[in-house]
Amino acid sequence: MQRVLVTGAGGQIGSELTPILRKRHGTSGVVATDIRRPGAASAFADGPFEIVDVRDRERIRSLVADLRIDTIYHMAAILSATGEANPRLAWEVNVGGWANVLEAAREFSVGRVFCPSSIAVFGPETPRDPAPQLTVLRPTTMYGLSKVTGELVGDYYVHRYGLDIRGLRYPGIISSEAPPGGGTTDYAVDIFYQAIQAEQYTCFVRPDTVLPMMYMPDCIKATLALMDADFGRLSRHCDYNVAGMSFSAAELAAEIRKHIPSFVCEYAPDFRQAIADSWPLCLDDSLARGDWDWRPAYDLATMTADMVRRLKLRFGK
Ligand code: NAD
Ligand code: AKB
Repeated sequence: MQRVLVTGAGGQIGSELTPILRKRHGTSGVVATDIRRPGAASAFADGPFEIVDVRDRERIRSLVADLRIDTIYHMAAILSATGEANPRLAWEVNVGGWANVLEAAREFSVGRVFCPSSIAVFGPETPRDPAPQLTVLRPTTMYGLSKVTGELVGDYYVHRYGLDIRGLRYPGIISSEAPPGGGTTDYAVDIFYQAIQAEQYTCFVRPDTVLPMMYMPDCIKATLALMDADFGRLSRHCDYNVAGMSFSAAELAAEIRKHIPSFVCEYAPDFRQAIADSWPLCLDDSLARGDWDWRPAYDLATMTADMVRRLKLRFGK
């Protein structure tokens, strides 16, 4: 039986990924960890959980050794907006935490490790439409530069120590279960909650702001497809571009209005506008498509219809 460790399991992605990993590997085979304990209603409250701060190297070491972990999904991170409020914390968690996970993986010969990267690796000097796979990586946020560092050090461990480490540059992830954790693309989730509960939303980016986005089912699908792919087919390791959809904030509001005609969206850009402006409009993901058969299932219309349906059910609307 595989022994799987998930860091940051309580976050937007981890809280949906962990139950799916438990269906695949068995509930007791997947150890969820975070700095916060999940509530009793959490989707992964049914299995093993440990409080783990990824900055604690000894804690990671002993957990990987004692539980004989052979696969790690390293989801713990500080995202872009929170990272700009506290750049040092972002560096310590995103780079220091990742270094601790890599060292434990090396020392105890962990078979496979997943670590997400982000569209935040790109910066204003990157071609924006689309951002190529191999291109200029000069981000302007601490989050972005921690993710570039993470990609490079992950690739180093593949080539230097022969580890099997895999990573995707996720676009902004849209989902209906757990709230997003302090990023710039959070507006594309918040807008649904406000549209359904209040029929009004004040968006923190301009209406013409276009960003790459992806619906959670595609995020999980891409993650598992990359982790299942034959190592020999992979031409990249820690930095695959993956695309889902791209739209402007105004296009998203218009799509939501097809389901909630009275919805009103206003715009009051804040410091996150500059972060959004430094990221690309869309990604060239042809290597992911060729190497491990990546195809997204959701576009703006199908994602919006599903989000509205789920949240209306949740809020009894
Ligand atoms: P999130 O902020 O929702 O969750 C991150 C989790 O990490 C939280 O539960 C938090 O409690 C935990 N955490 C924070 N500091 C920690 C520490 N010191 N030790 C242990 N845990 C700690 O983030 P997410 O959206 O679930 O993102 C997961 C991964 O995907 C991250 O690497 C993120 O950079 C990446 N990513 C996410 C998106 C997105 O839109 N959600 C886009 C691109 C990349
Ligand atoms: C953020 O906005 O910080 C994240 C990301 C795109 O990495 N959602």
